[in-house]
Amino acid sequence: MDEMEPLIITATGGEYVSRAETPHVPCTVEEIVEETARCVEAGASIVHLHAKDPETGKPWRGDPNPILKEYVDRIRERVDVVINLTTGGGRVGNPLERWDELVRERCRLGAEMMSLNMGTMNRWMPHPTGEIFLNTLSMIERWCRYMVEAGVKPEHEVYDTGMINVCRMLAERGVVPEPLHVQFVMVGRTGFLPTPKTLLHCLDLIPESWSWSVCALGRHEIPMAAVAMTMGGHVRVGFEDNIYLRRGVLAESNAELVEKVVRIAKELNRPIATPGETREMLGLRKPSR
Ligand code: KMH
Ligand code: ZN
Repeated sequence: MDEMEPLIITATGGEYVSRAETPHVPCTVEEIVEETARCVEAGASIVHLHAKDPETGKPWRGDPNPILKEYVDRIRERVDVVINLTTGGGRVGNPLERWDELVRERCRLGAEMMSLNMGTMNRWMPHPTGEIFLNTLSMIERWCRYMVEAGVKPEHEVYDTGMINVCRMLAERGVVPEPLHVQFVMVGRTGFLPTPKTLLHCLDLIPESWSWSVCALGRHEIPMAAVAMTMGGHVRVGFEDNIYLRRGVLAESNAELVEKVVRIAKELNRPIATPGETREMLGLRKPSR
């Protein structure tokens, strides 16, 4: 069998997963830095982060940027990894008018990538910010422009096929440079069902030149990662999407989930991308601060 393209593994920290749900979720800056290093050691080349309350692990209710900046600076001192900050967090407790400024500033914290939801949707489970998450077309376009200006590559988070159309529109209008990198977020309920058939349909809708990754929630995380790896895509695993290593057994670290993916990848003949290879494959550049 021919050598397949290196697999880019994104590890997550845990967004709104708190210590009440799992005692293993990293919450303090120190814990997040050490957890990132463990995930990189296990094979992750990207880490995706939200600002967390260091005591509880819940989303930070104040200005998230100082916390995110500390994550970036401390991780950079500790380990080589591609840092991907969310644009989705930081809305709890912050008024709508403030979001734009927060995202603009966040593009200058030193992350190489930032995730951005490609539409407004109903949440699939209760959330502190309410029943929907809001991402209007004008917000999406503006925030993509902020990222491009700062040298940050957007990771386009898509939850249904309409959001794939939004990605195509942004590319056609030259808002973001080709090729795009998309994350198929398979949340079930209000968005994509986590099935191979859904993924096949998604792949029919994007140009071959785009890179893509899959994340699925709960018990679907690892099976859908295996499908994505088999089909030449990339994967995201970690507590943001799933806290279990196997049925009824909590993962003791995000790194255990990364290790699980690496074992499957080896059997599938997918080499694991280093952070350097990931930067090359995704065309990342050093961001301005
Ligand atoms: N929490 C995930 C289902 C983001 O942070 O920009 C979606 C996500 C989006 O990771
Ligand atoms: Zn996220």
